[in-house]
Amino acid sequence: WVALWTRPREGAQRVSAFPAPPCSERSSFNVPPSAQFVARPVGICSMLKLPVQTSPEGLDAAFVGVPLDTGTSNRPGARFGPRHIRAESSMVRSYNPSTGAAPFHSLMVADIGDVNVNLYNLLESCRQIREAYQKIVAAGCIPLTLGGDHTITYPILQAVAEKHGPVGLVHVDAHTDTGDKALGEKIYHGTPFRRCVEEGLLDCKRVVQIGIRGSSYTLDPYKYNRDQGFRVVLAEDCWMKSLVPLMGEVRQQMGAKPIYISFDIDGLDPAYAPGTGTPEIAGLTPAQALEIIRGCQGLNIVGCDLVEVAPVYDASGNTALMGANLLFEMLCALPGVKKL
Ligand SMILES: [Mn+2]
Repeated sequence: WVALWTRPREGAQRVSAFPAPPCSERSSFNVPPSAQFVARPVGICSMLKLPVQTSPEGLDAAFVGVPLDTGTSNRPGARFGPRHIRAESSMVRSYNPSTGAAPFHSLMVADIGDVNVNLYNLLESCRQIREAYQKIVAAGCIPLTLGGDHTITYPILQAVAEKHGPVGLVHVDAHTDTGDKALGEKIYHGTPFRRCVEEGLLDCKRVVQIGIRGSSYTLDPYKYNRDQGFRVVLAEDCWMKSLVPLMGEVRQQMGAKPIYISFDIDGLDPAYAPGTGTPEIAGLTPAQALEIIRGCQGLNIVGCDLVEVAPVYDASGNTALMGANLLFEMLCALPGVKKL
């Protein structure tokens, strides 16, 4: 099927007024097909219509789905996030003129499918996810994850920190996800970052949480986070502002050591991303999301995720489209991406 779209009909490129885009026949890298030559809805539904392979071997970066949502506290449905993000990603093209990034000129990227999870057993799912990511990072491949609820970041960071040591974290979210337990359980989507702290997976002086907001059960809900050394940037401190200055400070805070980006789509305002399980009003804008991700360029990013897209609450598909674009922006921010 790759051959089908990389070899346009004889003469098809000559009728175009535009220069032919690179394609996998002439590039040593995987290159998504252009809609100038391959109709947008054509092809197997992979992320960015990249080739699908089952192994991370030989890849610099890979998109991987984790369709788990049984750690969700409110509306379920994020198990369908990866499929819908892939479907909407057919609108995303291969260059980023805003930043100059040409990721498919210097990185070998593919979609490596989904981690199998046990929807009836969260602990078992965490083990499956950890083991899958141990293989991905061992291959020298940077994972770009399509979630799934936020529970998945805990086993992902277990694997990432095993390879890189404690990592810095750029965490965009409405919630800090540092709860201790709920209904007596320590593993669900409200606790991943407390579990990570307890296991020493985070370099706590290099953790920033952006977009935090909402009602709480106490009047000082961020004490735990500050006590760990996290920087907590409330949504109200972002309202009606450019986040470019903030990201300058974040780059200083992160330095040259490894960092991980965890982006919960509910960090955005539900006007822009209603398809999610635990929405909170008055969130970040899409432009601020771009400022945050583009502001991570130059950092030593060793992994990224985009979680909590629950497509059923957004019949327009816009939440999944947002997720697809933000994952593309993360790819464009990775170390080693060529700037043209
Ligand atoms: Mn979250």
